[in-house]
Amino acid sequence: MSSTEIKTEKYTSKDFSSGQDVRWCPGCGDYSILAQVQRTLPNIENIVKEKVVWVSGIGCSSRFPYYMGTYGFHGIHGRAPAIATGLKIARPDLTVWVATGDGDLLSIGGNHFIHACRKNIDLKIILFNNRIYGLTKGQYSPTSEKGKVTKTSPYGSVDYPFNAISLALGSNATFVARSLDREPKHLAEMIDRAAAHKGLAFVEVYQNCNIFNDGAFELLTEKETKDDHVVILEHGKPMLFGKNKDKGIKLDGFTPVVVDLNDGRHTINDIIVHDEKDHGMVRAFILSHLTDDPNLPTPIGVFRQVFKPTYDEAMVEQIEQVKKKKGKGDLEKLLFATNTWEVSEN
Ligand SMILES: Cc1ncc(C[n+]2csc(CCOP(=O)(O)OP(=O)(O)O)c2C)c(N)n1
Ligand code: SF4
Repeated sequence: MSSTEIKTEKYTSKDFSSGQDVRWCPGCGDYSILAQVQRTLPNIENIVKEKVVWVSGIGCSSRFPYYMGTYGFHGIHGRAPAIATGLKIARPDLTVWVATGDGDLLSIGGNHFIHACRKNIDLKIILFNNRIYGLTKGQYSPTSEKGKVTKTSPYGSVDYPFNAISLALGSNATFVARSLDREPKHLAEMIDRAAAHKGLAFVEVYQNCNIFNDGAFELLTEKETKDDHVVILEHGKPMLFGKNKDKGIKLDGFTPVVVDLNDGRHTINDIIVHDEKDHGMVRAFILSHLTDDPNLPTPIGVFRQVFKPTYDEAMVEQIEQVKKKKGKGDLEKLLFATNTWEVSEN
């Protein structure tokens, strides 16, 4: 096949690999995310890899586009959503993905992130959340827990961390999900669902930086503890967890509490039934805050998936309408339409 021909037969994960040496530390959770993305993309209906672009900022996770056999853009720190927005608006036919870290997206890039969510731009944003700055060698990040001892917080961080899921929900993102680097099947499912969503899809992945923050998500990933610390969100199903699925989440007013189905006082009817299609935000917010309470399990899965028109579609439509009314624009005419003046050298 010549380099300009577009492949039409079924892709494999190899087609989505650039073949470059991957330069993450051995054992880094980033490898798992890369593998699941490369495994999932070939299964997406009608995908043409020449129309896929991965955009990133700066960080270990932001090396992602180098390893993908697609187009890519390694941008500047925090600006991936802004670059991706420009690209999607100029080329609505492209599928635009963003790979980003917690420092990149939520600290220096926080502004761009919330506006991309608010506008519902058709981007897929994958947040590699290791709760640390990996590339710059272990400073605390906007998701590091209060009290975290790092090189920049030797006596413990006094900051309150961002809850990335709450932030995305509060910014009105239409698809909000979370997964774990150590749950490959679940992670692949979340990537697949993000790809299928029309509008801004945000997937937070808890990712282990085994060099600077090893074990940050251990309770959620280790065989002995994960059943009691993770609740899997499934649309239309009660929120049960535990090895025997005999614990559940009940709402006491607006407060979520854990109940034991063997205590003789509770039944399955007391347990919250997850509704990812709920346009109201209250329940999704309650779920997003489970993570902040050590007595409650951490939800993984889709918190919210709703549909509304995207910014890129609305913009293309508006341009077409204005063209019909006023004809095709002329840039030179536009620039000289009002008063112009010359600035002299003196
Ligand atoms: C304008 C600017 N400020 C600061 C930096 C330094 N810097 C590079 S990466 C980074 C944070 C990386 O952490 P994160 O986004 O969490 O990604 P990770 O490396 O953990 O994947 C920082 C502060 C930079 N490159 N540019
Ligand atoms: S420093 Fe951490 S996040 Fe960066 S490549 Fe190494 S293990 Fe991964």
